[in-house]
Amino acid sequence: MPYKRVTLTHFLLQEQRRLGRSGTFTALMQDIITACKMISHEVNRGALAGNLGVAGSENVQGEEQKKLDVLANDIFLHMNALGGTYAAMASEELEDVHLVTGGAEGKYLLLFDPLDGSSNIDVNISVGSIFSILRLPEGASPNSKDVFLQPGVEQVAAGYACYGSSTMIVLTTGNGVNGFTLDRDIGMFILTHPNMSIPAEANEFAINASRARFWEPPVQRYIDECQAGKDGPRGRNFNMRWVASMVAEVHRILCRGGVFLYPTDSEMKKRGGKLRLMYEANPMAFIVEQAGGAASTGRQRIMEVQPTDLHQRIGVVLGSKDEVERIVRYHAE
Ligand code: AHM
Ligand code: MG
Repeated sequence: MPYKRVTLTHFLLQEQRRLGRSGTFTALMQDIITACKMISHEVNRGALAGNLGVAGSENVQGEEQKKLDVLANDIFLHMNALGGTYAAMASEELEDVHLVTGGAEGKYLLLFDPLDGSSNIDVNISVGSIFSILRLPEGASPNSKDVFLQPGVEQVAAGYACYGSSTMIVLTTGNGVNGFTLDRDIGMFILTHPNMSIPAEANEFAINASRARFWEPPVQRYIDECQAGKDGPRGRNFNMRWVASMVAEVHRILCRGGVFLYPTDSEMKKRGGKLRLMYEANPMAFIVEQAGGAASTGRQRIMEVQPTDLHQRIGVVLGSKDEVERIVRYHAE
C-alpha cells in the first residue's frame, strides 16, 4: 500500500532509536541524501542542461574531468559542509583534505567519489556516487590526511547512489544492507529493497577482458574455467557483464549475485590497481560483506588493508562468497 511506505528518513530514525544513538548520524545522512538527489537531477537533465562533455581540467590522478564530475564534487562538498557534522572530507576529485570550517565541531570524516563511472555519462549509461563515513579519532586534528588512513573495518557507514533507470541509494551502517528508490513525485527515497543479500553461488562474472594479456595466472585460471562452461572444471555455463561503472556492477551483484574483478595486473602493479581503496573499494567491500558476500584483493580482505595514502589504488575482487573464496584460493595456490 503506497501510504504505508517507509522513507529513508524514517528508516534512519528507527535505526537511531533502536541503537539508542544521538541524532547526529541521521542528520549527516540527510546531507548525503540531499546531495545525491541534486546529482540525480543533474545527471537526469543531461544534455538539456548542458551537463555532458569534458570540463577541460584534470583531477589529482591525472584523469580528464567531465563537467558532471566537477558539478557532483561541488554539490557533495557544499551540501555536506552545511550540517556541521563532518570535520573534514576527502574526494576522488581533490588532492588534499577539505576541512569543514565555521560550523559546529564535526565528529565524522566523509570520503567520496562524487560520480563514479563517469566515462558513461555522455552515452547515457548508469553512473553513481560512492561514500564512506569514518569517525574522527578522539583528540585528532582533521587537518592532516593521516586521520583518514583508517582500514575499512573502521567505517561507520557506507553506501552508494545509483543513477540508473531509477535512482537508488543503497546503504549499510553495519547492520545489513537496505536499498531505497527515489520517488521523484514526492522527492523522497522509499525503502524498496530491504535486507539485500547476495547469493553465495553465481553464474555471472564481470571483468575488463581487454586487459587479459596482463592478468596474473590465478585470474586467468578463474576466467578460463568460467569460459569453459559446462564442459570445463566448473561444470556449468557462465555469463559475462561489463558496464565500466562499478556502482552498476555492484548493484547487479547485490540484486542477483555474481563476481566483479578489477584485479591488479602486470601492467598496473606499480600503481597497485585501478580502483581507489578509500572511496571505492572500502565502501563497496563493506556493503558486499554486509549483504553476505566477500571482498578481497585476491590475497587479503580489502577492509583489513592498512591505507598508506588517501588516493591509494588496489586490486578488487568482490561479490558472491563462494566465487570470491575460489579466486582467493587460486591466488594462494
Ligand atoms: P572513475 O572513478 O574515474 O569513474 O573510474 C572508476 C571506474 C569504475 O566505476 C569502473 O569499474 C572502472 O572505472 C572501469 O574501468 P575501465 O574503463 O577500465 O573499464
Ligand atoms: Mg570512481
